[in-house]
Amino acid sequence: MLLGHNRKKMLGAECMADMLRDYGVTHVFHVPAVLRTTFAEMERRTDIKRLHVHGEKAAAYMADGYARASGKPGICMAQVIGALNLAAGLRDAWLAHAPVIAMTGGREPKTKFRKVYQEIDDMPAFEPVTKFNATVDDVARFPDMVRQAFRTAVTGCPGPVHLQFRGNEGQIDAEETDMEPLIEPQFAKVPAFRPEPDAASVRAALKILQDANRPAIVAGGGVRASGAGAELVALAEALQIPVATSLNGKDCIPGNHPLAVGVVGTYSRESANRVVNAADLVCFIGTETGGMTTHFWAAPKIGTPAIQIDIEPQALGRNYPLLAAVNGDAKVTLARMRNGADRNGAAKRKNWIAEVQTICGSWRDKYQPALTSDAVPIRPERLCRELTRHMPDDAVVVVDTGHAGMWMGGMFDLTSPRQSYMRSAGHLGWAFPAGLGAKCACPERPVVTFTGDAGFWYHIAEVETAARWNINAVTVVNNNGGGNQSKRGFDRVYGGKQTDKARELWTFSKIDFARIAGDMGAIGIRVEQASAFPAALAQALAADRPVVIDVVTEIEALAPTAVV
Ligand SMILES: Cc1ncc(C[n+]2csc(CCOP(=O)(O)OP(=O)(O)O)c2C)c(N)n1
Ligand SMILES: [Mg+2]
Repeated sequence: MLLGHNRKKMLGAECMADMLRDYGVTHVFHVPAVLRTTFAEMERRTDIKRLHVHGEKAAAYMADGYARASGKPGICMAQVIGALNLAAGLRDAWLAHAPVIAMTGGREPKTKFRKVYQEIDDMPAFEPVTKFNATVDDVARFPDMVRQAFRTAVTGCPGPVHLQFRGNEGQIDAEETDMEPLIEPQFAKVPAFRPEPDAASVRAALKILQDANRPAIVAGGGVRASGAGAELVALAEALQIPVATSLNGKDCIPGNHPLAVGVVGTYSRESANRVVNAADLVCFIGTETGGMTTHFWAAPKIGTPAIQIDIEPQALGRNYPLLAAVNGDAKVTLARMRNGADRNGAAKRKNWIAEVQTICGSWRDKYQPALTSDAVPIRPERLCRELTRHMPDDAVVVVDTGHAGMWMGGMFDLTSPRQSYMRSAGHLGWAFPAGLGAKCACPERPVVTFTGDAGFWYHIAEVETAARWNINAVTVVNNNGGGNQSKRGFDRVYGGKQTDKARELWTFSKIDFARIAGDMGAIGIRVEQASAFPAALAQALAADRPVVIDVVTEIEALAPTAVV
């Protein structure tokens, strides 16, 4: 079909509604009022659910969770006064490379600089958190700009996009002109393309990998975005290579796989850091090799022989000088390497694999007492172990940052390749709304979110949204009555021992979140004994309602810091 052959007179709103429907959008997360005419047309022309939520940041996080769970762009919207709140919410999607499309109202050329109510120039605020940040000033541009937004969000290394529509509420959508609401199905989902690697570069990388005596793989979010977990595991098995993951790539290999050594870096597991630091070659796949994944380039140390595979050429060698670099899609590249692999060479790594298993075993032994502790208040390690043991095998696990990221990154294991794991890229409070967005994207899968109490407070109002829209996610709150990741830092600045008054810097009132959730229309379950958690989780998963499980945990428990 040639572009422009089926143009007809239509409203911008009609065009937008048709295009979102045809791209397969099922949910839009917004705070009114923006693109009002579009919302009315969505009701007339589509089945898209229009979720009116309690804050623009939560709308962005829901869209982000939706995007990371499905690979489809998540859509969030705000009028001009809410635009910066929405931009703040794109920051995590930017860091995590999630395809989120943000739409906001913007300025009228006729009135800008005249002190219009609520108006500033919002465009610069979107610049650092988007791949593409553009204004739509003429209604005739709706089709090509919406296509550009989808195309940019899902291609290459995915990421957020912002479109600002003319009018503080984007009233340009009520204007009419000749348009064709054509969409490109290829750009409805990540990955849009699977770029083939250059064959010679694959051969060179494979030779180096096969020749290594003590290699380790570090797999990141690029492997998850490419859906390359099975190919990763197949290559690791064929060549007998241990696999560490970044926090963003945790679901690339189940934690109970014999070659899985855990999450490497800062929010990590000791065994992963030790294995990566004992390796004579590190193969990075789909990871930015950033500070978090490498514990500020201490695991592995810069200078460790390395090879790297990435879809983004600029990532290759950014932090570690490389013996070989491969530019291509992770799934295609790993399959190529697996097909070319010489399995016979794997036997020479028998001693290395035995050493790796000893390292993993000693981690298990060291943490066994905490993982099985019956202490009251509950130890977070025990909570993680119960989640490992009772997580449904097709669950989407959504995890906040801070101690939540450390506890779950280090102590929790995925036990099935069908489970997904998504984590905050650093923003406290991301997980609860992101979990709701993930449940919107995958209503048939159980969604279990893990957050601290400080993280949960941020967007607690969205319990009402979950109840109103029947978003039946399960949220587990590790409730210790404070932001206790901050404890260590305050101990330090107080010279080792805080004053009693210092605790006002990081503790809250003791709150029963189960009661609040119940009052807001969800189901609330309070757990005070570790042994009661499995039944609470089973009840929550079986409930046809959103559930908050409030777990009363030990405020003095500190997650282990990274070992190098
Ligand atoms: C937006 C944002 N602000 C501040 C922080 C710094 N921060 C990291 S963890 C944390 C406290 C976390 O408390 P909680 O969620 O209760 O988890 P806990 O450490 O108590 O287990 C804070 C304030 C952050 N990561 N993100
Ligand atoms: Mg806390």
